[in-house]
Amino acid sequence: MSTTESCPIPTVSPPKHLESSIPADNAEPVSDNVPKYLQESGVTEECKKLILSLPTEKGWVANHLHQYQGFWHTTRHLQALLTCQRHFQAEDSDILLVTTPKSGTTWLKAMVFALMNRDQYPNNNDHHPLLSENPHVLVPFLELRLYIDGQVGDFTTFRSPRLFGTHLPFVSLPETVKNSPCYLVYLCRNPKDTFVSLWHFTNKLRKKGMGMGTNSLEWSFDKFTRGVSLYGPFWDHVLEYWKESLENPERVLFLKYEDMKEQPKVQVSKLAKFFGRPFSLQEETNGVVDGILKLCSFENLSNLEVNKTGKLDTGEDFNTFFRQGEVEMLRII
Ligand code: PAP
Repeated sequence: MSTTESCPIPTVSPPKHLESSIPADNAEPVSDNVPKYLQESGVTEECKKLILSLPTEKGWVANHLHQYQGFWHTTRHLQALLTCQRHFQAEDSDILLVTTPKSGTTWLKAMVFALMNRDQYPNNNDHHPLLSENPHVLVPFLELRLYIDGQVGDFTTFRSPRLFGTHLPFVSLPETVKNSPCYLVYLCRNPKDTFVSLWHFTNKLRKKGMGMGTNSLEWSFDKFTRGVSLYGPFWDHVLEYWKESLENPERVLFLKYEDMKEQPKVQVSKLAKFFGRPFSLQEETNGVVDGILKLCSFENLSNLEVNKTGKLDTGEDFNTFFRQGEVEMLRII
């Protein structure tokens, strides 16, 4: 049994996973002059060769998108996906939070982090990590953080159960995840709001990335509906996990952003139960559930100093992950 498995109480995974990372697969070093999310140079010969055999289209932010295992990835993310598939060793107690981009990833990460660490960090604690760190730092993405830019993340500082985020489609999950009983939580959002959110997000990244122009709504809509967007096609991504949740309900929990907005208490309780850590009557009476919801609310998180001014070490400002946080699916753009 590893040391991480022997710790019964889930505790915070320290945020500095990349500091002791080691280079993977002889990837080329990337330049610091342009934001990392625009770079395409840090790929291995193996990845370059693979790309030559893949359908490729113009990207939304970085120059290219490549279709691999049926889904579209930037060059940099494709390299990270391959590294992640090759190196990640799942543990049975792992929790993977899965989304397509802009489906409420940040919110889900905050909620599950608060939920799983509620004994160590009660809501009324002024030093709760969510008050000083962005959810993407506390719950890092597998492929977008721990295996990005030629790194293999250091997992020695994680405590069990380890919390990760991922946008990987089910088909591309590392085999060790598919073969383990670890938990998968999938958060789906209606495609209209997901698309609008993605359109704003990618244009913000373009603006910051060397003053690139705005992608028009028409151009982006055409791409999105053809499936050529980050981790698209949207419906294929959703349906793979939907099917898995029907076949393995004890392992895959399928949630909807709209339900979380409408009945947050019901959904967070469902999450707690799914992880085998239901709220006790005493916790409910003491306002633990309400406290978690308040802590993780759009209003609270988006107004924290860290989320107004900080950024990921991959270049994205934290404030780009908070825009409106509403269900707008029936409104015209
Ligand atoms: P990611 O997939 O790139 O990590 P993600 O967090 O899924 O991004 O998307 C951000 C969306 O979630 C934004 O939606 P919008 O553009 O329609 O406004 C963002 O506002 C929303 N969001 C972020 N935090 C919360 C929250 N605490 N509650 C509700 N929505 C949120």
